[in-house]
Amino acid sequence: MNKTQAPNVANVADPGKRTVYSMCGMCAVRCPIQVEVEDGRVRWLQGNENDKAMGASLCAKGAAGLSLLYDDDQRPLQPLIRVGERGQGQWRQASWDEALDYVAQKLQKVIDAHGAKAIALSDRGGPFNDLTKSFLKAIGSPNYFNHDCTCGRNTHHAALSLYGLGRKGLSYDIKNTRHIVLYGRNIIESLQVKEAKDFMKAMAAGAKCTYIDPRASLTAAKATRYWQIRPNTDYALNLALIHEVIYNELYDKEFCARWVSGLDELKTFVAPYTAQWQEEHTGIPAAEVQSFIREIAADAPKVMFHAGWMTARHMQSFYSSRTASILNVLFGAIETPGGLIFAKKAADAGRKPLRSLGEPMPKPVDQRVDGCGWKYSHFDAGPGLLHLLYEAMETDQPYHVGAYICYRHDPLSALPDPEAQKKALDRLDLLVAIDVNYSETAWYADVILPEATYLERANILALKDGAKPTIQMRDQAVAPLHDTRPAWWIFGQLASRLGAGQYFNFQAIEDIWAYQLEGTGVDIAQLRQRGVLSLADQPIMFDRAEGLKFKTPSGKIELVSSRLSQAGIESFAPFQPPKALADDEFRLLFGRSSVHNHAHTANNPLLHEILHDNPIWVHPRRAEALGLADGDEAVVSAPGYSAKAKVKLTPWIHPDAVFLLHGFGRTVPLQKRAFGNGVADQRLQVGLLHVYDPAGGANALCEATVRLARAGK
Ligand SMILES: Nc1nc2c(c(=O)[nH]1)N[C@H]1C(S)=C(S)[C@@H](COP(=O)(O)OP(=O)(O)OC[C@H]3O[C@@H](n4cnc5c(=O)[nH]c(N)nc54)[C@H](O)[C@@H]3O)O[C@H]1N2
Ligand SMILES: Nc1nc2c(c(=O)[nH]1)N[C@H]1C(S)=C(S)[C@@H](COP(=O)(O)OP(=O)(O)OC[C@H]3O[C@@H](n4cnc5c(=O)[nH]c(N)nc54)[C@H](O)[C@@H]3O)O[C@H]1N2
Ligand code: SF4
Ligand SMILES: [Mo]
Repeated sequence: MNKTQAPNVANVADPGKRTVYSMCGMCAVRCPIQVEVEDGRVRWLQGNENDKAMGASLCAKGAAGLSLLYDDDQRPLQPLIRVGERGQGQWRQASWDEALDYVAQKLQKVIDAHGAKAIALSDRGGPFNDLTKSFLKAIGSPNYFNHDCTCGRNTHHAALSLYGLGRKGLSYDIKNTRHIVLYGRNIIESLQVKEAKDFMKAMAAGAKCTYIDPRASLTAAKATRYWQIRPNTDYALNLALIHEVIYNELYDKEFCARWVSGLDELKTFVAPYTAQWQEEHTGIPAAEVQSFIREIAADAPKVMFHAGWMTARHMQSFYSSRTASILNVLFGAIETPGGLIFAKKAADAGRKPLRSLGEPMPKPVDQRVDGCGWKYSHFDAGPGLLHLLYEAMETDQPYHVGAYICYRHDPLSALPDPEAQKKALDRLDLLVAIDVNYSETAWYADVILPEATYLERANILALKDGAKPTIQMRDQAVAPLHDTRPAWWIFGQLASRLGAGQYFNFQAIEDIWAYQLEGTGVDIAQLRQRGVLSLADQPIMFDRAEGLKFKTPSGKIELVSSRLSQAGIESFAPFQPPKALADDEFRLLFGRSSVHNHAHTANNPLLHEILHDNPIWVHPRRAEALGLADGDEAVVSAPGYSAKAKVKLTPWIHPDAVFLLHGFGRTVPLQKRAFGNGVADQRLQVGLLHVYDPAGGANALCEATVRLARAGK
């Protein structure tokens, strides 16, 4: 690839009107969209109507994409190299050549001293990660990470231990369900457009919803039953539900006999965990638990226990998630309409998948620095566990890490305790952020490489597994307004500067697409006409009697997991009640608003106008005892950190807990709208960077407790 040449943008220069099929980039769901362009400007955004489930709909964030592109000059507009101390915000503008040369020289120095394994990268996972994984593979590093240790890893590892499939191996057929049980899965606000629409359709068709959460989100308002469970006791509830199912013989005997192992062990284990027993832990009346489970049994198998991504993130969330999945299994809600459906791969449709960029590259020889897949055999090696990368950065064990690239990921917002993180980051020779915003991490980095926004660039193609596996395209709608570049170009440029250019010999995105599509029977023109293309005409269903493809050693659903046993981990652990709280102490819970995405839309002009603060939810009984009234300013503190927050009094939060929306309290001065508004929940998670459940691996973010007092006291 030519060193100085910007990527080919010929297709976006046309005058006149055109429709570009693409993928939204305002959150990581990446819905299929339709972009109306006139005279080189985006005029209109909507959902891609070629995708039936999506239709023309967009959520508020998706619709605010135009203001990311046009109204927002508070984002990096050209490469920046740090000149002052880390985090002080002193930068010099650089050309792409200068910035890329600078990064490549520093990376080369790290490689020369410690080997390529000393370079780590994290991204936001998802359908484009073939690019980042292949970049690392090309230069010889095994250390690819994503965000998932703070998101779905417990659920993922729970699914692996039962089915041998990851968390995306089975998908929820929500629109055909009769009863959906949601554990803090705030499906209406923490939304994916298609899923939210399916949920509303199912509810309109008479389905029931049981919503379980210590705080009532908008989803609670839509539900037919709401349980304000005591935080961190879902596992107790699930053990009692399983007890009720097994001892009352409500389970699907035929399905369990054919596909399930370990039922006798489970039966013995849950013997003491009765509906009465759970009541004192969860606060949910035993009689309600008993009538609920009979209601479910009547609707089975069109039922689903949706553990979401995280079942919140407490020390026992792995077991909460695992037992929610076990309830699906007991009711036989697998590969049946209205239950969980195997996500089919291209091969299941008799087709070839997209060709990986990494295919011609040799596998890196070194072991992962986080121990996933070898030291910790029950943790999926794929994207590893990012908090264990931090441990390695701090200790140089099992080896030294010298450089870290954050691509579309903001760990200083997304992992707990940014001040503890900074101490680890300070040991690096190089920290690079590739972002469209001044994220907290970008502000702390040595170099910011600004990516063009999703409307100004194309990505590599994505293949989404599902009942109908589908290829999706993010195409470029308009030319970049500023000196920003697409990721495929940035990584190609870095690879060639590091002597691996032969693997990224692409001049234009179409060259990459053509490579990816080889042998699939699909061509670029077809994709450009629709944006989405299914590899199967009809939804594929496996034969439930003989054709289910569990990837466990036994080929069955393993209630007693061989994967866990091998690692010395219990498949069923005794319930641990949460620790008692002091009079002014609360569990700190967090979640999302429907109009923001994590921390990266806080500064978006339109979305900021709708919501720019995050008052702290407090139960009136606890507030009264502390002398706090609605609208008061309170000091919320954790050891070594405190902040002021406005009090929102509401009975819709469990008295043991307070609640904050995530994504506020931004500290980057150039994000002028969002700067300083509200409270950053991750800053209150002091000391939690390395707190995680050894069975599930995910950060136990919800183990944070805070103290509350009236401001001025
Ligand atoms: N608008 C919008 N949509 C999004 C996102 C976004 O940022 N904005 N992010 C996307 C991502 S990455 C994700 S992972 C999903 C997250 O989707 P969800 O997991 O559905 O969403 P959250 O809003 O984080 O809600 C977490 C809920 O868990 C509850 N909770 C806390 N502790 C417990 C507990 O012990 N038990 C139970 N049962 N509940 C508990 C909290 O009170 C909170 O309401 O949303 C996705 N969709
Ligand atoms: N305290 C606390 N911690 C949390 C959570 C919480 O609720 N509270 N939620 C957790 C969850 S579920 C998740 S998934 C993670 C999410 O954590 P992250 O993945 O870090 O969050 P995002 O805000 O989605 O995006 C990360 C970065 O991507 C950048 N970005 C957005 N679009 C683009 C693009 O097109 N190109 C590039 N290069 N960059 C882009 C954004 O500006 C942002 O800086 O956080 C987790 N951590
Ligand atoms: S959920 Fe909203 S913001 Fe996220 S990709 Fe879909 S339309 Fe865009
Ligand atoms: Mo997430």
